[in-house]
Formats: sequence, structure tokens, C-alpha cells
Amino acid sequence: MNRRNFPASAERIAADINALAGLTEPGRPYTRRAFTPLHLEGRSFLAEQFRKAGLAVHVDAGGNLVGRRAGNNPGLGTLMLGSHSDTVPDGGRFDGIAGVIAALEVARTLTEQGIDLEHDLEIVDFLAEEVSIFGVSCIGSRSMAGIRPSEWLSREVDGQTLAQGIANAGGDPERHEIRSDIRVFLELHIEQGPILEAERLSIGVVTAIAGITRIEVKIEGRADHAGTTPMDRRADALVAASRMVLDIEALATTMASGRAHFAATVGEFFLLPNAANVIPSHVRMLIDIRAEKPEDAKLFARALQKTADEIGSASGTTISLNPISEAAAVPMNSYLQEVLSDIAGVIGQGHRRLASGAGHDAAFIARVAPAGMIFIPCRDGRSHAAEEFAETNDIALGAMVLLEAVKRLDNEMSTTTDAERH
Ligand code: HGY
Ligand code: MN
Ligand code: MN
Repeated sequence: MNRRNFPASAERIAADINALAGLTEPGRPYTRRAFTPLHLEGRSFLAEQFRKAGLAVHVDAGGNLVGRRAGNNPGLGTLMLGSHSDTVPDGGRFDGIAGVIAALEVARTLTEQGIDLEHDLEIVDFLAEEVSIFGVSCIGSRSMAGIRPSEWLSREVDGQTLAQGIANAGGDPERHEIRSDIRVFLELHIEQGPILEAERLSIGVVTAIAGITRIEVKIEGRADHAGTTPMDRRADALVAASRMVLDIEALATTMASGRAHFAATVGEFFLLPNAANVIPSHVRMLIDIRAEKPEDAKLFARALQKTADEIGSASGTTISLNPISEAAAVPMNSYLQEVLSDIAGVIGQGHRRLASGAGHDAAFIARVAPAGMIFIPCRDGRSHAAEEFAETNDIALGAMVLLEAVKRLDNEMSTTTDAERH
């Protein structure tokens, strides 16, 4: 299928992505974090586009924006497409957003082609997929799966709790809207890695989403005068933290040389009192661990504790490790991988299967429905940076794969009661 007569409109996709890119904190392209007024502005834009596409719009209890298109036979359940529109700070214009807009383009194209589905179709913008200002992620998709921890609701930033943030987004923090009617969930996302571009492939079919463990490290040293305190009588929290960061990088590099995907990063770091002439007394840092194999995450956590004990005693500091969140690795539905690979083989310009080192809402929706994901290439594999870039033609091609998958699965699942999908 040559790209010129694509039913999906690359121009429309580009217009939507650019409109959302314009909703960013001034001077911080691109920053539209969940639970901020800018995110709500982005939501209003999306709701308007959903309505123009003929979708009935609502926000569910979890704070997810949902556009719904009734099927001819609603008793069959719902086909769901979606991703997220919130960004990391100083992030990109495509991470999550490409998936929401591609899903919207599927809905538009179905209407333009006059196609009525048997199943209901839903397009979803999940709330707070990224690590939000509250330090936790996938708020909306965890709620849809009924597993958002209630103790998270009281997390507070600048006088706003997570519960209030969910309510401000239109949700109801007191309850989950756990879905049992979703027959299939499909998510398009930029790869956020270099493989598809390097191998000149247009579609990646995701095999599994790596597990994500986040551990808070607190290091307590002793504030002292930087000029008078002898070097051998210090309890310098920053020196201890620096040794830990280098040990974390070395251990993760060793583990990443294995066959399964592994990565560990210290991306969040706070230092007190942060004054030139005071020996640092406190450090708080967050470790983000990604493991395709659960046993690798456990092995790393044990080695981390050993390193912390050794560095603590050698530096006279107290180092504590506090697990913040732990999400297991999630395999994508094998039948959906087959369907997406078949379709990519017809529509795409080369495809392959690959694991995702990034986390996605699909990892949580997979708990309540068969879930599948496709990746499209991104320039130099960059993401979570303003340089993040994806070609709108690639997004349109991915949207076509989603469209063909929706049409095929709608047909298959309305003619057989129990096609092998799990
Ligand atoms: O952090 C992640 O893996 C995703 O981009 N939220
Ligand atoms: Mn992201
Ligand atoms: Mn994302």
C-alpha cells in the first residue's frame, strides 16, 4: 500500500500533534505534566477533537479521557485504543501523544470509510502515564485495572493531593471503574530506542514490557564547615551518593550485557543544604530499574543493598533504601502479536518483534484485557528530550496497522465466540 493513498491523514495527525506541542510550559519544550492547568488545556483540545470525530466523550473514575463509538452489537464488548498525553519535564512531542492521535485517526478513518463495527470502540487518553509531580505513574491505567494503591491518594505537592488532582481531571478518586468489557487493547507508541531506525523498519511489534522498579535512596551524612573540617573526619552525603551512582552504573552495565533487557538510572537527585561552603548533609535520589526478567531486578536490588552497606560504613553515612513502586514485566498477548505482525507485513515497510524497555499503560490494561502494542521509529532513538522526533507518515502508517487490526479483530470476534486470544 503506497503511502500516498493512505486513508489515514498524515496532515491531520501533524496538525493535532503540533496543536498539543503548543501547550507547553514557556521556555521548557515540551513540558505538559499531568495535574497541571496545561494538561487540562491539552485534555480540552483532545475532547474537542474526539467530539469532532463523532465520539461520545467522558472522563472515567480513574481520570482517563474516553471517546466512545457505539458498535452494532454492543453486547460483544469494547475494542480499546489509547496512550497518554502528559509529558515528562523538558520531554518530547510524540511520547504517548502519537498513540492518542493515531487512535483518534483510526476513529476518524472508520467514519470516513463508512465502516460500522460490531464492537464498541473506545479511544483513551490515560491520566498521568509519566512519573508525575506526585512521584508515581500510570495513575489512570492502574485505576482502570483496579490496582492504583489507595495510599497514593494522600501524596501531596504544593498543597494539592493526588486525590484532588484526579478529581480536577474529572475523575472520582474514591473508586475505580474496573473494566471487564474490553476485548482487546492496542497501543501505538514511538519506540524511544534506536532499533527500528537502525534496521530501517517501520513497525515494531512489542513482545513484552519491561518491569519497572523504583527505589528511593536516602543518605544522611553530617553538615560541617567545608574549610575547617579535615578530609578524614567528614560524613559527606554527596561523596557517598556519588560512589553509589557509579556502582549502580557499573552493575547495570554488567547486567545489561546479558540477553534480556536491563537498565538502571538515577534520574532524580536532591542535595541539602546545597551550599558551596557546607559539607553535604543529606542526599535523596531515585533509582529507576528496568528488567525484562524479574529475577534480574531482584539480583540488582540485593547487590544494591550490599553496596549501600559498604559505602555507608566506609563514609560514616547512613544509607536507607525505600522501594517506591514495583511493576512486573508484562508479556503482550501472543495472538495479538501474530495479528499485528501479519498486518505490518502487508502494510508496513519491514517489521520485527522487540521488547519495550519503556513502561506503558498497556502494562496495566493487560491485567484486564488482551493487550498488544506497536512501535514506530523515532529519530536517533531519542525520547524524553525536546529532540524527540517521529515522522508523521510513520505515525499514519502505524495508525493504518491499528485500523486494519481493529477491523480484523472486530470481524473475527463477532463471528467466533472464543477465538484463541489469551
Ligand atoms: O518511563 C517510562 O518508561 C515511560 O516513558 N513512562
Ligand atoms: Mn515517557
Ligand atoms: Mn510514553
